[in-house]
Amino acid sequence: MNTQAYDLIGDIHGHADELHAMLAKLGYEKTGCTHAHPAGRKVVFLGDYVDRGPKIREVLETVRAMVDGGNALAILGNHEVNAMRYHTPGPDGLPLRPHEDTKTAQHQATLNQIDTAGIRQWIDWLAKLPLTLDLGPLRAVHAAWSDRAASELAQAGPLEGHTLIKYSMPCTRGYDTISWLVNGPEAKLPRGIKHRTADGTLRRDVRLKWWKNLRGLTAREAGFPETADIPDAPLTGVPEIDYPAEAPITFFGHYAVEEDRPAPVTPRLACLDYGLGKGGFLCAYRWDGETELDPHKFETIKQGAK
Ligand SMILES: [Mn+2]
Repeated sequence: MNTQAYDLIGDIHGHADELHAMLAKLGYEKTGCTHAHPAGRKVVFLGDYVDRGPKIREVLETVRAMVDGGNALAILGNHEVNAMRYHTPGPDGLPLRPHEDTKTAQHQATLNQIDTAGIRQWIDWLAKLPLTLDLGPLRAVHAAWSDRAASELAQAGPLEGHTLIKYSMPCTRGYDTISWLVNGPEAKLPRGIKHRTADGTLRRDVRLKWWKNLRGLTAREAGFPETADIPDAPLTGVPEIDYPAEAPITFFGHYAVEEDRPAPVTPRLACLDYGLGKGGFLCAYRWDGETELDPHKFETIKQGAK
């Protein structure tokens, strides 16, 4: 088959040692300052390079060298979009992402490891990356695919200047469009009911199976990842889903799935975020042109592996 082969890699969050171990496992070789595959395979990185882990700069350097050298494609995650907003003033002169304690805490590891001028330079490069990739038989998005959101953001161009501002004003259609792609849709549990998420926080919001018709489903049935901690309660604010069942293979990250081994979500959908940085593992998938996912083609690297 003449299709370009890709290796998709989920959320890295500053874990450069695990990333380099994964690249070696997938057969990429360090050549000069980049990693390349002898058979011409390319990596697709699914976003969330920054925050949390101990070697954020090294992760960014590896991803950038591979993208600039033509050995990888990369999309943005919510942590990159958040960083752009955190470091960019809006029309009122205040940061597009307020410097509140919880928002600063999410970004703290990056702030500790790279100075502001350095972060600025990284953001200028990250802004050139797309939010989605449509490679025909294969698509990639950080959290949730939507044809409308993907084509709108692809046409909008780089997320910088007026474009970043336009898509960062809370409670606007632009903000919601980007949120669908990098955060995924959510709905709310009844007032007073909360569930505990993977990182231990109590939340009223539930992340959703954005590929399913969710009408009439309870939070337990509609929530993703599926955990026993989500109560069997009704949801409010469930969005209308129009994800076609015949859509091509789509890879995403973001959801920090707590399972011991990776598996497809459906025959053509795979989440490659298994919570590296939260005690989980780095996950990849070797794609060779197949139109349905093969459960044997996932690869993992445990946290702490070198
Ligand atoms: Mn994410």
